[in-house]
This record gives sequence, structure tokens and C-alpha cells, in this order.
Amino acid sequence: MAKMFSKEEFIKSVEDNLKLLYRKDVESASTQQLYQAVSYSVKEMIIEKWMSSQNEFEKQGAKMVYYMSMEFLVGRALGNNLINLGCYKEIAEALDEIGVDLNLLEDEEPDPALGNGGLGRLAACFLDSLTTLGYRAYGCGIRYHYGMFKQKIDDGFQKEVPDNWLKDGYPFELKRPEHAKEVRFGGYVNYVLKQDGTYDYIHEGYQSVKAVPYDIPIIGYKNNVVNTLRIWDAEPINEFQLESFDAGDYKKALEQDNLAKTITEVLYPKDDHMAGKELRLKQQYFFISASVQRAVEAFKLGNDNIMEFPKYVCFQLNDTHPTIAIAELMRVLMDDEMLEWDDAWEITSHTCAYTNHTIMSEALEKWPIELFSRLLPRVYQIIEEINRRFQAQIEAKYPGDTKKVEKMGIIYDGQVRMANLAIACGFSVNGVARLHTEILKKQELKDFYEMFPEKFSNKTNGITQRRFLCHANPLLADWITDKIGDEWITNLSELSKLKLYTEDEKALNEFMTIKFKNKQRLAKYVLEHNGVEIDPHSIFDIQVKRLHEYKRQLLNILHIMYLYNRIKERPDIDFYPRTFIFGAKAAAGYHIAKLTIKLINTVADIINNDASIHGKLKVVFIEDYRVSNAELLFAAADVSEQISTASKEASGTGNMKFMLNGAITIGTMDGANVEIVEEVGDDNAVIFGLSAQEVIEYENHGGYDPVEIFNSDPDIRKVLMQLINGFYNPGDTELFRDIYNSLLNTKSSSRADTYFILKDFKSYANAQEKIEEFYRDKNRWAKAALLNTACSGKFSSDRTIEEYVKDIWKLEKANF
Ligand code: 6GP
Repeated sequence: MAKMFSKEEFIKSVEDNLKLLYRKDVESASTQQLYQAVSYSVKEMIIEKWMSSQNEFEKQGAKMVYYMSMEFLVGRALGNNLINLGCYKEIAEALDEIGVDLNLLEDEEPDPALGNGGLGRLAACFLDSLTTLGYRAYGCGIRYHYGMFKQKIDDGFQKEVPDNWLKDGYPFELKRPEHAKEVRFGGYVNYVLKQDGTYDYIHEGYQSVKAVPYDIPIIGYKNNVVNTLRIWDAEPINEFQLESFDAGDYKKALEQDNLAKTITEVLYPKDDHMAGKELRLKQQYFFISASVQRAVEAFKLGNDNIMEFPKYVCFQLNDTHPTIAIAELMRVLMDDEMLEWDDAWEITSHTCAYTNHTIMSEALEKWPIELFSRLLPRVYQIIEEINRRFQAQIEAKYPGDTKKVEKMGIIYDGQVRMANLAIACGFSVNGVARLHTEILKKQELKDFYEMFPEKFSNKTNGITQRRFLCHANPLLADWITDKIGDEWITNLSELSKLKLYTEDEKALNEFMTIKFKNKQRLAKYVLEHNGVEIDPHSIFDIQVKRLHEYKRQLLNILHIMYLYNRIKERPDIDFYPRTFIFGAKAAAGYHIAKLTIKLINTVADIINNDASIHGKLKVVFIEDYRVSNAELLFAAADVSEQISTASKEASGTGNMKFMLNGAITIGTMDGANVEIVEEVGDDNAVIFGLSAQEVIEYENHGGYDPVEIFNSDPDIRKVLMQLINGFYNPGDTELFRDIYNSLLNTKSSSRADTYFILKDFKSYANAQEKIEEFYRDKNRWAKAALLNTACSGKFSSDRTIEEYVKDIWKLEKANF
């Protein structure tokens, strides 16, 4: 139990909170009220540590990183906070004494879904690791009132339901109105000639909103360190603008009000895709301007030499979404701090670092000049000047080579290109897995790499074992601790000690029994949520991630259709029972993605209700996949599906979570899969499909011809015909026509089968056969599963963070 609370004191604190908040006692309170009261008691345990950490950091003058991100997919806090405080079991017992089940309380907590997928969850893992390792860090983000939508499945179709996560109040946040900042939009820039012949640039005629920060504590694992995730909300600058009202400018007052209401309303639900909307740019500037202003203000409290800013502060830009920070820092330094360009540039170019999370071209952020300059006139002016100087630099280095400016220019062809801004101005550019970084260097960012090779580095992603093992899989966590001690919780490479047990029958049995229990736990969830009975003795094969064509959930479901055909054709076939589980949200406007969800559910319906196959095959679509149910899924998987078209998945992090929990990967040589196989050995993962190089070759030569495969392979032809002959959907043969066309129709403007699904199909089917054969050899499988856990040490976000710290951020560990 944490120092300041004995069991009795904790219970007393919960009872007091219930009274104070709701005028209730334990017996009469609802589960939600109990969750709130308990969370406030936990917050009380945190607050002292939070204050003392911040004081200590300040006293030691530690350098800090601001991790700037549009998304933080933190997941539920209560259970995780208790684990990191080191008192989960004690609090569970204390609550048990008053008849309260901590698990039920945890389920009352909304999942703060302030992110889409990979990039947002990575940001959350990084904050956990930064804090556990004792580094000073701030997460800077947005307090969306509606996070990622809730997914309902209605007649097999995805329906998006607003996620009002704040409706009951979020107990862990703390409003900090004293740090509010004004953020300005629109207007124009006036020049005033100064006595010394230079100009002052004055921004006039703008609209303002007030950015108000809410702080969420991030707790280090048993080390008393607490960092802060600061998310900004928007409020009208003055509730009622009398001045404007009197002047008859009622419209402006209303507009300002509206701006404040809309700006933080909702998270854009597209991942790996640029929305291109004005409101999105407003969101970006809103939280960045507030964060940058506050960072400069905070720095000045402890240091009056602004030139030392980069020595104490680093901005890590999580993809291009926050790259406007570069121009905003220049603006603040020149317009507010009165620095000359060269000094402001010296500071900015040593402060900002950029991470690229995707090579998907549709994700590359480009803003039309018209929109950008209208919304952010002063910032645009600064970017123009950065661009002018940068182009001169390019021309000096490559005289006469106009292609270089075309490729690297920041403003080009009527657009502001955010990645180019980040690379030209930042001191560091990194990819998120070795293969991804190589593709950036050799293809996507080739010209930049040639010009600034010293800026580029790789930082392979990682995940936090505190959430994805300690919290997600307590049975396995305890077993591991029992075998090798608990050092792995803060040093994941310790897991390699488990290799000793691969020859130990008893240990292997225990390991597989835990897997079985986790499969039972998931089966119970599926029965409750889907009404489908699944057999924990069958192979649990799981693909959970955002729905995207490049991730190829379609390949998976087409293969299931193929298996079903085989079982139907040969009822006596010796087939090891399989349960295929999917979980995925599709962006609301992504037609093919949403249709794929419908296809999965349609196929599931037919297969699950076909008594003639005796339950050999089951298909389940988990509704509303999110961090909380992800934890159940990772713990229960036998097989981890990582089947993206090679070269497209920058890294993946789900792949690591499965591995850590002892699942075997079936995957392509893409993203971090490459490194996973390297760690675990190719006997303990099943790899298939085109290599990244092969995919890129095809792409450079206009693709390949899927029709040939359709014509020559009867199995594939049968499956594809079932998309349009009413086999699964007798009422409407046209329903899946667009999927069929996406695979075969060469007449459509884009290439058919852009993601090489048919090309890789056979190789995938063979890999799945190998999985089955492998699983039948119980002993070999158990060894391989244990080896996956034992070899997952590299994929801790603690390792990733240490690499960022050493190569980019140069932070010092606090010593408290
Ligand atoms: C994702 C990548 O798709 C995934 O491969 C990677 O593991 C993750 O980032 C973390 O690095 N990208 C996004 O979520 C995204 O929105 C713009 O990229």
C-alpha cells in the first residue's frame, strides 16, 4: 500500500469521497459513483508525488522533452495507476473488505479514446516509459470532448456513436486555468517601421480563443515520479464580449464563441489519412500555440538566457500533425521575445525533432496556401521566409537542379508541405522500425537523406509491459515473477531468462494452462458480447488493429471463406478447430473498409450457424475494439495476424503486444515484424508473402495482373465469385461488388488489387497450413510460444525511450 494510506485510511477516504461527491455511503452508491470515489482517493495518493516530482525536477533543472501529439490513446487509468503505484493487490483487498469488486469499478471507467490507433497508443506508452525511467516529460495534446467514436455493429454494419467520455466527469484530470493562453486565428499582419529601420510585425483583426490546460498525472512504476499529460481545451476568450457587442460587432463575438465551442469538440477519426479540413488545422495550431507559449514562459521562470532554450527543452513532433510548432516557436521568439531571425532560428532548429509514422502518401499533410495564410497569416509569413532561405540552400548545394526544389520545397504547387517543413527545420528525423527507416532513406525521403544524412535515425517502436503484461495478463505476470523475479517489469530483457524453461515440461504446461485460462476469459467476453460460443481448445487466431486496406483484413476473411469451402467440400477433412477473431474500427467515410466489416460479419453469421461443420470454424467480430478489450485479446491469442502488404506498415505495435503474451506471429516481412522474427528466430514465427522490395518493384512497374490469378486458380476464383453470387448474401448480390472490383477491376482508375491480396493469397494459405501443423505438435508450440515471450525484451518502450534519450533528447535521469 502506498505510504500515506493504510487499508483503513483508504476505505475511510473512499467513504468520505462518496459523502462529499454524492451524499451516499458504500451500500447506496452506484458502481459509477464508487468508481469516482475510489479514483479520487487514488488521485489523493498521487498528488503528493506529483507535486514533489515537479519540485524536484525544477530544483535539479532537468532538461525536458515535450512530446507533442494530436493523439494520446491512454486507455483506462485506475487499474494502471494502482499497478504503477505498487498497490493494486492491496487496494483490491481493501475494497473487497467493504464488498466492492475492483474489476467492476475498472469497467466503469470510460476509455479516454483521445487517439485513433498506433501513433496515439505509442504516445501513451512513451509517457509511461519516460516516467518509469525517471525522465522529465510533458505530453501535450487536445482535450477532445468526443474521442474516437464508439462502434456499434448493426446488422453487420459499423455504426458510429459519439463517445461522450467526459459525461460523468473524469476524476484523474486537474484543470489549470492559471496557465491559460490566448490563441489567435485569422486577421492580417501590419508592419510598423522602427527607429532602427527594421519592422515590427503586428497581428491585427484576429479572432481569439482561450486555451485552458487540463493536467493528467502519468505515474512511474514504483519510483515516486509523476509526469504530466497536458491536454488543452478551448473556451471563449470572454464569455460575453461586451466590447464587440456595444460596437455592434455582435457577429464577431458570436464567431469567437463558436470557434471556442467547435475547436476541441471531436477527434478526426482517420488514421494514416489526411483530413484536409480547416477545423483540423485549427486544432493543430490551437494546441501547439498554447503548448509553445507555455514552454517558453516556463523556461523563462528558471532561466533568463533564452539562447539556452535547446539545452533544456526538446520538442518531439509526433508525425506531421504538430509540425506547425516550428513556425510557432519562431513567431514567439521573434514577436514576443524580440529575437532576431538568426537567433530564433538557432534555437528552433536545435529544439524540434520529427518522427515519421507512415509512408502512405494519403497521410502526408499538405495545406492549401489560401487556407493556411488566411487562418494563420503571421505563421504563414514565417514559413514563407523559412522556405525562401531553404530553397536558396538547396540551390546552393544543387545548382540548376530544379527537381530538388520541386521535391524538397516547403511551399510548392500552391501547398504548404508539413513533412518538408519538419525535415528542413528539425535537427532529427526518425522512422519507427528498421525497415521503415530504410524505406524513408532510400525512397520516400531520399533527397532529404542525401542532403542531411546526419539528421536521420531509426527508433524501433516499443510497448509498455506495465499495461500489456502486468495489467492485461496478471496470471502470466505472476508466473514470470515466480520464475525469474520481478526485475522484468522495469527491464524487459530479463525475460530472456525464461529460455531456460523451454525444456521444462512442467513449466511449459503451466505456461499453456495460463494461455488456456486467458482464452476462457475471452470466450466469456465473446459469449456476453456476441452471443457466440467459442471453444478455448480451438486455435485463437486474432487480428486487431484499425481497418485499412493495407493491413489486409480482407486477405484474412477471404482465406476463411476458402477454409469454409474446403470443409464443406470434404466434410471428413482432418481440420484443427479454429476461431478467427477480428476487432477494428473503420474511418466513418472509408467505404471499402466499412464494407469489409460487413463482409466479416456476414461470413461469420453463415459459418457460425452452419451445424454441418461441427464448430470446426468460428468467426467473431469484436465490437468497439479499444485499449480495454485489447488487453483481453492479446492475453488470449495463439496466433497474431500481422499481414500488411510489405513496405506499408511502418512498424506496428500490436505485433509486439501479442508476442509479449506468447502468441506466434503469422506475418509478412513488414515493419517491426522483421525485427520480431530476428529476435525469436524464424522457426518460431510463420512468414509469408512478397517482400517490401518486391512490392516496391511491382509498384514502380505499374502493379501486377490479378486477373491471371483469378483465371488460373479455381479455389481463389470460387471465393471471389462468392462475393457476388449471393452465396453469403442471397438477398443482394451487389452488396460486396465494390470489394470484388477493388481486387479485379483493372478498368477502375486506380490499379486493381493495390495491396497484392491475390498475389499473396496462396502463400498466406500455405502459412496457415503450417500454423495448423505446428499447433498439433503441442510441445513444439508451447516452446515456441514461451520463446516469443522470452525474446520480446527488445520491444519494451523503455528500450525505445532510452534510444530517443541518448540520440535525440539528451535528457538526464532525475535522481529522487
Ligand atoms: C502508425 C503506423 O501505421 C504503425 O505502423 C505504427 O506502429 C504506429 O503509427 C506507431 O508508430 N501510424 C499512425 O497511426 C498514423 O496515423 C500518420 O500515421
